[in-house]
Amino acid sequence: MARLLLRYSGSLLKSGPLRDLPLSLPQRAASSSRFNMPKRAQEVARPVGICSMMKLPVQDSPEGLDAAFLGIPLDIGTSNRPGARFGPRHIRGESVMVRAYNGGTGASPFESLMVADIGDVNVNVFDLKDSCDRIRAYFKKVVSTGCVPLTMGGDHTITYPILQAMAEKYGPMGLVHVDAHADTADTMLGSKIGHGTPFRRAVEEGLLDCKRVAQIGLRGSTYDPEGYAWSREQGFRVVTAQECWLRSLVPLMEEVKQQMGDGPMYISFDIDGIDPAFAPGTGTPEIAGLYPSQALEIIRGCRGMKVVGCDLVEVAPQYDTTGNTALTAANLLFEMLCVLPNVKYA
Ligand SMILES: [Mn+2]
Repeated sequence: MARLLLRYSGSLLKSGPLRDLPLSLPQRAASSSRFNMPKRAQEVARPVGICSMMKLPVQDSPEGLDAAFLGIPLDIGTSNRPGARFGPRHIRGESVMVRAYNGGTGASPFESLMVADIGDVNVNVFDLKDSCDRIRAYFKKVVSTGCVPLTMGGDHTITYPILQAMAEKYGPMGLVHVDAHADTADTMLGSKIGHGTPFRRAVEEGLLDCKRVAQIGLRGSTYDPEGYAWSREQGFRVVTAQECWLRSLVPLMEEVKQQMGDGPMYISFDIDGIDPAFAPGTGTPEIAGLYPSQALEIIRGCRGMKVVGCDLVEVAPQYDTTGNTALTAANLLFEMLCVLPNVKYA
C-alpha cells in the first residue's frame, strides 16, 4: 500500500531526515531491528498515534511475544476511593514520555525482546468473582505461550487470579510486593475477594513460596498493634516504610535477591507504596512512603532474578490532575521490562 508523504518545500527541513514525514502513522516504526521498537519523538510527535503502551504495536494475542503490556481496567474490589479502572488508559497516555533505552542502567529491552501491547482483559465491572475468573482464564493463555505479562491495573484484587494462573504453570512463586499495605486481610465486609485480601488467598491456595516473599513499604495505622504479624508467621520478609526512610535500598535488594534464589518470581507493585506527594492518584493513600528513586532501586535490584510476571496496580488517575501518578507507573513498568531475563545491557 502506498504511503502518503508530505513533502516539505521549506529550506530548513529540505535536506533533513523528516523530508518524507508520512502523513499517517504506520503500525511498525521503520527500524532495522527485528523487534518492535517504540517510535522516537524526533520522528513522531508524542501526542500522535493510537494510545498503546509506549506506542508499541497492538496485537490481540501474546503469540510470538517475549513480553506483553496489558491492562485490567477493574476497580470494584476497591475499599475506599474508586477509579483504578481508568489506570491502564492513563498509564498508556503518559507512557509517551518513556523512551526505548534505560539511561540509568544501560538496558536495551527492545533490542532483546519482542514486546507489544495486547490490550485489556474484558472484565465484568458488575461482578468481581466473574472478573477474577476472566482474568485467570486470560492469564493461563498468556503464560502458556511463555510470554511475560506486564500488567497495568486495576485494583490489587487482580493479582490473586494472575497468581493462580502463574502458579499453575510455574509452581509456588517468589514475590516482591511493594505496597503501603500487606493486603493479607481474611475478609473485607465479609467478602473473601477484594483489594485487601489477594495475598491471604494466594497463601491459602499454595500459590506463593512463602520463604521467598518480600513485602516492602508497608506503613500506616493498623487494626491491631502487630499489624504485620500474619505475614511474618507465613515466613514473609516484611520491610516497613519506616525501615526504608532516607536510605538507599540497594543493600536490601541484595538480600532479597538471595532470598528469591533461582526460582520463578513475580513483582507486584502497588503505586501506593510510593509517597502520595509523588503519586496521589490512588485509592488508599498513606503518608510517609517510598521515594520514586527508591522504587527504581527496588525494581532495578530485581535484575538477575527469574522474573516471570509483573504488575503495577492501584493507579486511580482522577485524584491527580498533574498526571504524575500515571507517569510514574509508566516508568516503573518500563523498568520492570528492563529487568526481565535475557534483556541486553550496554
Ligand atoms: Mn495493595
